[in-house]
Amino acid sequence: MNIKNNIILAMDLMDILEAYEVVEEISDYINTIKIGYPLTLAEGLESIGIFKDNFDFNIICDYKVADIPETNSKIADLTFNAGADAIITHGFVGEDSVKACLDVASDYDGDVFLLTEMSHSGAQMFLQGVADDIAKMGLEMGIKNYVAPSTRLNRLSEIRNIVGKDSFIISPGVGTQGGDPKDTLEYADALIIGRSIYASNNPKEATESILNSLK
Ligand code: FNU
Repeated sequence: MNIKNNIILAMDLMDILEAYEVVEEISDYINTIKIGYPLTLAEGLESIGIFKDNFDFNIICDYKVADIPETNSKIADLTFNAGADAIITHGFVGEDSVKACLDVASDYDGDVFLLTEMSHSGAQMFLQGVADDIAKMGLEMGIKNYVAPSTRLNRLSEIRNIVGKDSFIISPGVGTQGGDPKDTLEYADALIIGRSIYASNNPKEATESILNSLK
């Protein structure tokens, strides 16, 4: 995926008009947004089409799909059918569930991002213990796109080692959760940034300041 300035906006505002305003303000700097449950449950799957049609952005749907294969297929089908370019899928549910998402994605020429370890501290309780195996599974399945945390650079670096330089890693946890943009890009291909931009008083200046910090 070609991600302008290596920044993905995590759009977790729950009002489509407010979300639209923020995106419009920074649309010179980004071409990719991530939509998750907050906006989708508040405003519907149509939110995807609104950003696709008006900005022609890449849309990554952060639905952390984690069900049995048959249900994963339904979720992925609805998501790509609504105009998404990619979907984020949990890895801990195992190969068959992940494959169900990959199969649907390939019908739509879309991408799957495999979630390895999460960025919050609770991820250390259970998920961290299996994150390397999830990354190895992804590699064996031929998956090219991964999600790994910017809040623990040692773990991000380890996951990069496992998936290799040819894989594409996007990394959440930058800014509000404590991750540093520049350091994260040592290991990741793109940053997922939400509140530091959309909750700032001036999203455009906040984006410019992040871009300056990357120089
Ligand atoms: P911000 N997100 C995350 N950690 O934060 N998808 C993960 O491990 C993960 C995610 C999402 O903190 C989170 O749901 F897999 O405001 C939110 O949409 O910058 C975004 O990344 C981070 O938002």
